[in-house]
Amino acid sequence: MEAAGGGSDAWAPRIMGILNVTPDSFSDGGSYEDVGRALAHATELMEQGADIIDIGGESTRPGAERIDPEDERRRVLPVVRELADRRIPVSIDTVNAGTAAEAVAAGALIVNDVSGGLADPGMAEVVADSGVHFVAMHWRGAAGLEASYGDVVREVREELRERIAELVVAGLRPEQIIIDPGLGFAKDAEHNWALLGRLPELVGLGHGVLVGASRKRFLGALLPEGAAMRERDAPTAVVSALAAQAGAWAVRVHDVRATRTALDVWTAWERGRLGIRPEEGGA
Ligand code: PMM
Repeated sequence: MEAAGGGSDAWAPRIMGILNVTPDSFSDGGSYEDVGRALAHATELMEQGADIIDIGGESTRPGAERIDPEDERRRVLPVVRELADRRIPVSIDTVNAGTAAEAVAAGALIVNDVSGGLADPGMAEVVADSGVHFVAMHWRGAAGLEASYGDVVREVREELRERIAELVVAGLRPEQIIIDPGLGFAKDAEHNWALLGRLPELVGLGHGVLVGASRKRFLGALLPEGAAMRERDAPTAVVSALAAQAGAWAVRVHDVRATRTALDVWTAWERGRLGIRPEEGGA
C-alpha cells in the first residue's frame, strides 16, 4: 500500500505521533492546548522521527466527557492548517464528520475515526468524497463499555470485515481504508494481547493495520505498582517492534523517539536476516 505519510524506511511501519489538544488528556495534561505549543510539540515529534502527526481535540479515554464539535474544531483546525502548510502529514482523530471535512479542507491526509464511521452517519460520505485515507478502528461503543467476546480476534476480524464492506458500499475505495483493532476500547488486557499476538490475522484482511497501544493500561499492568505514565513508553516501543514484525502499517505513539529506535533495530535485524547491506537499502 502506498505511504499515506511518507515513511522514513521502506519496510518499517509509519510512526504516527500523537498530538492531543485536549484539556483533559490523560497523557499530556492538555498542556498543548495552545496552538503555538501544539506546533512546537508536533515539530519535536517530527524531529524525533514521526511520519504523521495525529491531532485529536476530544479525549476518548474512559469516562471522558463528549465535547461540542464546535469546540473540537476550534481546538484542532488551526493546528491542522499550520502543520499542513508546513508540509507535515496530518491525521485528524475525530468521530465527527463536520470536523473531518474541515480538517481535510485544511490539509489533513488521513481521517482517524475510533468509531470506524459508526458514530456519525455523515462520516463515510466525507471520506469518500475527499479520497483521503480512513482509519476504521474496531468499536463496539463508547470506551470503557464492557464487551464480551468468545474468540476476540475472530470476532474483531469479522466485524472489521463487515465495516469495510459497508464503507465500500458507501463509496470508499478499498485502498483508502486502514483498519485498527481498537486496543483498550471495550477490551481487557487479555483481549488486547490476543489481538496483538494474532495481528497477522488482521493483516490478512488485505488492508493496512494501525496499532494504537501507546501508554495504555494493559502495558502499565506489566510495570511495578505506582509506575509513572512515562514508564509505559518502553513497553510501547517493544510493541512497536513486534507490530512491525507482524506486518503493521503504522503505530500510533506518544513517545516517538523510543519507537523510532525500536523500529530502527527491527529494520537492521531484518536487513541482517535478508542479507541486505546498508548501502543497498539506505542508512
Ligand atoms: N486510541 C486512542 C485515541 N485514538 N485512534 C486509533 N486509530 N487507535 C487507537 O488505539 C486510539 C486512537 C486513545 O488513546 P490516547 O487518549 O492516548 O490518544
